[in-house]
Amino acid sequence: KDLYQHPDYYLMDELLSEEQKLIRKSVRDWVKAEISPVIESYAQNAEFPKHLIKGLGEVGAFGPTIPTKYGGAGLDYISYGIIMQEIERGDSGIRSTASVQGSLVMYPIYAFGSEEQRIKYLPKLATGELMGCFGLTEPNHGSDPAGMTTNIKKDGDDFILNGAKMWISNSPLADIAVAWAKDEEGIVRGVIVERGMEGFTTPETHNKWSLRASATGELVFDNVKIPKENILPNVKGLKGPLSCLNQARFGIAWGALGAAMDCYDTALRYTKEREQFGKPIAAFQLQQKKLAEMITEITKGQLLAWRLGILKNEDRATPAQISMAKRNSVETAIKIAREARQMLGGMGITGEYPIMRHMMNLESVITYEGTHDIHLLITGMDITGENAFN
Ligand code: TGC
Ligand code: FAD
Repeated sequence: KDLYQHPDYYLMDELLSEEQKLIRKSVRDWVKAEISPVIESYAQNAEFPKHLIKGLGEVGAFGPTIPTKYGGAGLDYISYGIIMQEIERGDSGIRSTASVQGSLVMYPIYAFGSEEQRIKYLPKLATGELMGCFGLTEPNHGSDPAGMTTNIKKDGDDFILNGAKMWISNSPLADIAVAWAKDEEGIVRGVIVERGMEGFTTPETHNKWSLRASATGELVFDNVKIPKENILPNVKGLKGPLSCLNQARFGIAWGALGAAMDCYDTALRYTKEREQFGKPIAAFQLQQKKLAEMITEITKGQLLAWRLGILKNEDRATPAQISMAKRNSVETAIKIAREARQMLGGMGITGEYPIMRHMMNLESVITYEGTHDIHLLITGMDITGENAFN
């Protein structure tokens, strides 16, 4: 029996369509059947569960908003958010795989690619037959991608790509990489690099304490010959990769709340069952304070994410609004995970419960897709008009 009742303190379900609720049910059932039973062991073994790729494609996690003509699910943004929420309730690392594939690989090919590129790559990316990764961050340029040194130079009709990217989710298993590089005029361009191209390697990054069930690595480009057909023709400049980040950050705004809900749900059940001093620990004021604050923050986050989804559907969400929601949801989730872990006492540090895994995963989520502080500065700049980055 599925005892899980997602927190819905403000009757948010009334704001969802029947289709959105059906999507949630089908993804939730899939997560429960396929992710929950195996994720702890994959995380402990620092291994990506490759066998989940096909199912992720089937539940519509790869490119939910991409039109069906190109193999996407053609859904609205709230449905996309719901899918990310349910997957991240399972594990942030698996949600990362979906975010990268849908928002950071399929989206740029759809939004900035030629029709030939869309037809060649999107349907196979939607099913997971092809896996992709997104290369923006470099060893010396993380928060400040404008400083990137990866570059392409003309070589007859083609290009030669040189440079290196670091911290790239899915790089060790990806068939293609959407990488960002400066051309000879210093303008950022998008390049589709295919595994097997000479001079392209993807060394794996080991010893992570976070997102252990997600494969992370580098992208190394050593004089890689790129046919001109592999350049994304329809975008120039940093707004190319940053537009992709808007899509992925939106997904995280919903996704991180999924991790928060799982931690809250686990802590609520545990405290009702666990007895100390002759009564359930849920009967003590200090535990109730923690639970009450958790549900309050989750509810505020849900309202923010839902409203952002409406604005996205109407194409009115600004990048700064997306930053605020990403930052708020991840902070909510990481604080809830830390409190929930304590509420389980010693049991909270074990793999018997998902909380410590969520907590460690969220240390990456609060850093990637723009750090917590970078998103704060984006809000600061938006409301003051003053750039405090440099
Ligand atoms: P700035 O001068 O402000 O902007 C340059 C151009 O970009 C435009 N722009 C945006 N366009 C679309 N969406 C956005 N969010 C945009 N933000 C800016 C801007 O209008 C301008 O366009 P134009 O036409 O005038 O040239 O850029 P800046 O160099 O000052 O940097 C701004 C800053 C710091 C906010 C930005 O660079 C930033 O967001 N830094 C954080 C980097 C980041 O988030 N990296 C993420 C890497 S990918 C990743 O982490 C994947 S994790 C995957 C997973 O597993 O889920
Ligand atoms: P830095 O930019 O060096 O920042 C270090 C600290 O300085 C941070 O606290 C930051 O907030 C602060 N800081 C920086 N600039 C300022 C400023 N102006 N004012 C105040 N404080 C500042 N990238 C990709 O391109 N593709 C991926 O798929 C991808 N996946 C990732 C997966 C994982 C598990 C991780 C950990 C990262 C991933 N990243 C990916 C990279 C991620 O986006 C970067 O780590 C992130 O953008 C921060 O860059 P950095 O690590 O170089 O930190």
